[in-house]
Amino acid sequence: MNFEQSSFLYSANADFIAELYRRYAENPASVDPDWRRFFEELHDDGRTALKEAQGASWGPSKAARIVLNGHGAAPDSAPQAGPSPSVTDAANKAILDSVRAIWLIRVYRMRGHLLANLDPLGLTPQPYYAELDPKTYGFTEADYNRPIFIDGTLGFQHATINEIMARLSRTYCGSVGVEFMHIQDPDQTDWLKRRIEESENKPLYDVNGKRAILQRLTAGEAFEKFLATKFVGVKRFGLEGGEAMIPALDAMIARAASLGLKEVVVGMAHRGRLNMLTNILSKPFTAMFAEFQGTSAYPDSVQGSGDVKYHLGTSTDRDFAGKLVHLTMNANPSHLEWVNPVVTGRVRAKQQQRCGSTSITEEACDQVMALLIHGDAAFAGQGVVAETLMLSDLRGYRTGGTFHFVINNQVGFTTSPQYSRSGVYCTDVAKMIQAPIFHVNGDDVEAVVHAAEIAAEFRQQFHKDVVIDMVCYRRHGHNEGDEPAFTQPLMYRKIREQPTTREVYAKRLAEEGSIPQAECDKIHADFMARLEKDFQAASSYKPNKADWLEGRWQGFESGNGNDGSSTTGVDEDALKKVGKALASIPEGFNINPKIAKQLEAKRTMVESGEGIDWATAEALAFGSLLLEDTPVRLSGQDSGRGTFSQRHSVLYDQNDEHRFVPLNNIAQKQATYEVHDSPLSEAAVMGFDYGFSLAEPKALVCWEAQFGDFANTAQVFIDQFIATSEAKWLRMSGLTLLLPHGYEGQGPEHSSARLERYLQLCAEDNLQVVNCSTPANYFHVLRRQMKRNFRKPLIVMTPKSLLRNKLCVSKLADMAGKSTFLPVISETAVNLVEDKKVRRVIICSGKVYYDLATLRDAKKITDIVILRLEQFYPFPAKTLAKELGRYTKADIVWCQEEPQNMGAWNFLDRRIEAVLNDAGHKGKRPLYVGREDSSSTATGSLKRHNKEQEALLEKAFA
Ligand SMILES: Cc1ncc(C[n+]2csc(CCOP(=O)(O)OP(=O)(O)O)c2C)c(N)n1
Ligand SMILES: [Mg+2]
Repeated sequence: MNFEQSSFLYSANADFIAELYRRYAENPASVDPDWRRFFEELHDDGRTALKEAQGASWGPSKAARIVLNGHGAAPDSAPQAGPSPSVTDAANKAILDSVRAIWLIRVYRMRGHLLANLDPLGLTPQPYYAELDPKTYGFTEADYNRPIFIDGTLGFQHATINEIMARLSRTYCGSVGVEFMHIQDPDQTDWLKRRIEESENKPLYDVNGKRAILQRLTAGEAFEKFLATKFVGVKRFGLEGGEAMIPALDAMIARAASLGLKEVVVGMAHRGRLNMLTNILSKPFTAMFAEFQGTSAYPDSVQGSGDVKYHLGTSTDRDFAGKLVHLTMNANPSHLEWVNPVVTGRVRAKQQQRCGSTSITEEACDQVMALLIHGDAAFAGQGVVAETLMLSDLRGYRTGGTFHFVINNQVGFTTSPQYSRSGVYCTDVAKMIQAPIFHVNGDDVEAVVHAAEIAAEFRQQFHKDVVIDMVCYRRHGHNEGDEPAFTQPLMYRKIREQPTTREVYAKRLAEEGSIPQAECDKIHADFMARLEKDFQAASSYKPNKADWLEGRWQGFESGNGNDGSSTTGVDEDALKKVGKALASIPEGFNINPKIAKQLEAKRTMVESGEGIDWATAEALAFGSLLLEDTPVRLSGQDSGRGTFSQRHSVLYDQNDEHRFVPLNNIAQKQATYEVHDSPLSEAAVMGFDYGFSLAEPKALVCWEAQFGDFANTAQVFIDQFIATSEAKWLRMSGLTLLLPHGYEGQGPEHSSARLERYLQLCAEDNLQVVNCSTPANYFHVLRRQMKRNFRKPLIVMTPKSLLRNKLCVSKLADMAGKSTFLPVISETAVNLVEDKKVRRVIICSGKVYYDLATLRDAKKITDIVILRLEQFYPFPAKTLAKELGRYTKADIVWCQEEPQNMGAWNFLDRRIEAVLNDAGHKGKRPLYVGREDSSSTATGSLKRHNKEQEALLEKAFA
């Protein structure tokens, strides 16, 4: 049971505690471990409460015999020598006071946030929380002025309940409510406690600080106001009501920069995005206004279908109090929150680049930070939020803490919080990873800035996620054309009366005598005038360059998947060197005997140059890239060993579980292979690796599904990012998806990687989709990813049974020298009739080739040719036409294992027809052989599977 969450705090009364404490004092082991911990912590907090009692005249051993009942208990009546009743009474009372007072303080640290003044609209009624009332602890008003010994807690040696309560209310129940006592690490809670309590959680800004806050707040407000007057009703998803975010994030970055931050990658959705782009990322206002006037964000020379302006990214270098920070805003689809792991993946790649290592240093964490801005409804609702949080402390995925900022405007489109989440706060999910959460009133701009600064310090100190939950409001409808009073009439009645956050602040500054109202007004007027000037300049604004091939992408070009038939063959000696490393283990390493045998088999394969299986070919592809100084990152569930126990790229000493990675021990000078057993998530992990690939075009980045079908839990990344990012946002990615696929009777979810889904997405050379039938071709297609001067996502249907199929092997020579990837593999059988007598050509792909070839041999058929289509997209029309042109007398069959409504048939039907036309087969159409239409991908019955498989193979030769 977690002490913090246990219900005893609610139910226990003071008498009960006093009795428990007596027992604890006598023998700590006699009380429940949770209580033990509680009392131990009391020792830390109010160390001498106990000590004082022990130091009393009646001595330590007797202390244990005191009966504490909370009402001035009678002393133990045992006949030993003991204190006089009056002394004991006083001691009892003092101990009880101390215990209760410290307990009260502790409960405020845990739950004081419940009484914090968070809602600028004041619409949420403040319930009564008994546990935050001193009466619950036995203190009556008569006790409020009695000094109580609390041993330095809250900075007091002695304090009255009145003093304690005043301090607690200011610290924990003001404009900031902090949740941090769920954190298990005492260093972190102590740090937060100290940082919060030392200033009573109160912002202390001098007049210059206040002016800076006002200026940034004014910029935030004026930008929206200006757009509202110039582009009436145009969608911009304004920040009005949440403008305090602008000064807060400004200050947060500045504070983090003073603690080593050099780079921030931002991910956010629609709300306030344009404001962030201009006011934080310094995108020129002229550029923004020009986009509102209809100018494309990209120069005319750049192709692509583009995206709406509130999805686009940008990047810039900005000075924060003398420190230069590089800021990047990731492009974002409409899908709320799905950008989160993309951003953290990008950050991870940048951190690895900075420290030149696959395991990131603390310094790299200091230097690069992910900043994610969320809506309240989306943060609570979208599962990818939890998945991404779960990555935050994992070996291959941690990034030293994401900074989360929630624009909690207390509504999601038209839905009120009570309908959009089950928890108390929209941020409750972040407690799962023990992140501190600062809830703050968005109309107290200094408090928001202050909270953001503390959170930044915490992130830099502990490299953990932190959350700011800025409770604010949305001044208008969801977008600028929406009427919010249809659904939230009372809220909007209140909002209409609400002065803006800037007005509230300006009034406060004037009242406290820091900045006169006239100066505040001038700051506002000056900013509006500046916007007007930029607006005038916007009509002649021309975007002069697309920023997509800069930095790490310098030297790359936009490419077409058919281009650059690169040389992917490798010098045979290099392959042998990799092969040797694969089979070598360090002296004294206790290898599992079964794996030892497999390694021996690998050694033989490579040495003989024959019979190289799938996993070995993959290792040779990876290893050869590493020797060419190209890092390889592979991430997926159980990828180190491989789902099918085929890869074993991490070996474990059988005595001490020490890990050994052969691929990292090929040569002195080589790049690093990183393989990560991912958490059991597809979405966040695929998104993360996609993000990694955006920032690191020079590494082969592979994400692997356990079975291909599971990738559909990550469909948003496939549809919204991988397939479309180049067209929408000019962002290339070389991410490779490895998707186990093949019909082997394992049921509906272990057969199909849903090839058809990927093929449906193919257009404008956006993807490469392959289903290789030989280890050598897989080897080449992996290497090809890194051998061209452009990057394209690669989707590979990977095999299962073929991993152990003795026919599915390649020669070393097929990977060496001038060998290359073959999009179509021509007939390899030598005992067939001459081409013009061939009566049928079966075109197929992947595993079914071996079933067909085996049956053809068994049937001794010599007039049917089998062609293998290894790459579906880009569709190799010319190569296929050349092959088909040899067999003009033949009919043409497309054979697949998948049902007719799935697999490649619908994609290929018309494409093959077009090729036939060009290849001397005028008027012919391919015939379909495969499973019949089916709603489910495959049968759950092995018997039925076998029957279906046999039938389709027979039909192919019928
Ligand atoms: C995954 C996803 N589902 C639904 C939507 C449609 N949608 C756009 S904004 C919005 C409300 C978002 O509310 P919140 O997260 O609180 O952000 P706010 O607009 O209030 O700032 C919805 C439902 C979407 N964009 N993405
Ligand atoms: Mg909202």
